[in-house]
Amino acid sequence: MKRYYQPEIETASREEILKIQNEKIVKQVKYVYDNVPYYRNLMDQKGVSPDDIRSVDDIKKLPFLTKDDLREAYPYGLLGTDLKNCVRIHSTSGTTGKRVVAFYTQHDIDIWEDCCARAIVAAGGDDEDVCQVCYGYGLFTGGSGLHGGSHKVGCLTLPMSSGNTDRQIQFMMDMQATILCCTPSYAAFIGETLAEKGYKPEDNKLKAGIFGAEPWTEEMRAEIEKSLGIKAYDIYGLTETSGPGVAFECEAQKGMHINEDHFYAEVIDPDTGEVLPEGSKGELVFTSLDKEGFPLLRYRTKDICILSREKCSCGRTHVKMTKPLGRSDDMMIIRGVNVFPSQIETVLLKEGYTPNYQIVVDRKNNTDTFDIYVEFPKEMFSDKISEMQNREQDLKAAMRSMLGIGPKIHLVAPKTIQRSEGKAVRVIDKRKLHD
Ligand code: DLL
Repeated sequence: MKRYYQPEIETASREEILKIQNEKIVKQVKYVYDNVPYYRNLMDQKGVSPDDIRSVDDIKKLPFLTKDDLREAYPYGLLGTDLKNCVRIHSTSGTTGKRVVAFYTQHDIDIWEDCCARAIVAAGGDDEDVCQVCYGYGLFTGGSGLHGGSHKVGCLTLPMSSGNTDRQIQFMMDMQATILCCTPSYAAFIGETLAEKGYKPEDNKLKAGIFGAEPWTEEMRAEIEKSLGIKAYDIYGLTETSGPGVAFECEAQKGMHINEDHFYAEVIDPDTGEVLPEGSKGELVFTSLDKEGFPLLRYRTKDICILSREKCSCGRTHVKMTKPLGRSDDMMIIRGVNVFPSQIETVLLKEGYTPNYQIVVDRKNNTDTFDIYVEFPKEMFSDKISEMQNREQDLKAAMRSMLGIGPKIHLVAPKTIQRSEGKAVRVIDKRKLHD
């Protein structure tokens, strides 16, 4: 039996979806123009007025919005309504004062949780399930999003947040969790830890996992499915658009359905901004269709993917996106946390180091390793090992406070990091994250 959380909309015909989108886009653009001066300016500069937008076909007339715009408008510049109408914020990690902060009204939270509920039901969830949420709770959207979705579906929700694997396993076993929500690398780690503790895949009651927030491959899916004895489903989203649940995988496990009644997706050429036809690989751009707190028109995600309208065996009609196939900027996702090399450089300079550094990321035993090699300035040198170790610890703490995760710091002698004649090679990412 096929199951949907909101069957009418999830299986609506193409015409019905377009009708909904066309009605919503007219309202959303007017709403943004009337309430968000920052974006009104961009529209005025481009000579576009709300009257020019009569259907989603007209979206291409609108200016793009980028992460830089979000930073420039920080904190309230893109707010779509009075703060008193907002009930929550979430945020990405980021250079202090330049984080992306998203605002939610209760209506926004409701929509977001519906999207996550769709993902849980698509993974086979219902009110008899026990849903263990071990995405981080707090400013990160993963925990709250899946938590809200799990409530909507009526699952017994285990609000575990991330970390403390022994406790995760204890609750998983004692509460007989049936659905696991976390990053794929953490799922793989839980699988390994279970095996180390002598559990076999059939010893747990899990049947499905909803994993996202970072890139993962089909090989990793196979490994997680085997070690936990489950079906592993992908889920995609970003703080700017609300969080997880913008798109989710169904039983076909072949691409993620975008919740098209709430988000309009385009794929563009990242260099020219030209909208590409279906089936082309390019940068994903989202337009929210009914958000209040933080509405976004033509937001460039920097995620590279391909859209497809091929008929899906699950019966859902919403367009599908491939897993993100890469990024059009230098953002890395390390242990589920978004990290920009520029943030690392900011900390190094603030702490008195030179900008001669190299970031090495790898994945060992399904966990990301994160090392920073940095030259210490001559005057910092000490022949006491403990003093140098203290400096490494201090720098690690400063990095942790900026990034949310602590890299292993290696202080190396001046002039030992290879100089480049062209663009400096700052990042060596040895992980094979894309198929
Ligand atoms: O990662 C939201 C999320 C939470 C998604 C839990 C799924 C599950 P941000 O921290 O703002 O939000 O990071 C957004 O993460 O632009 C992608 O580059 C990447 N990303 C998110 N989901 C996936 C996925 C959350 N399934 C950025 N596969 C996005 C690959 C993903 N990359």
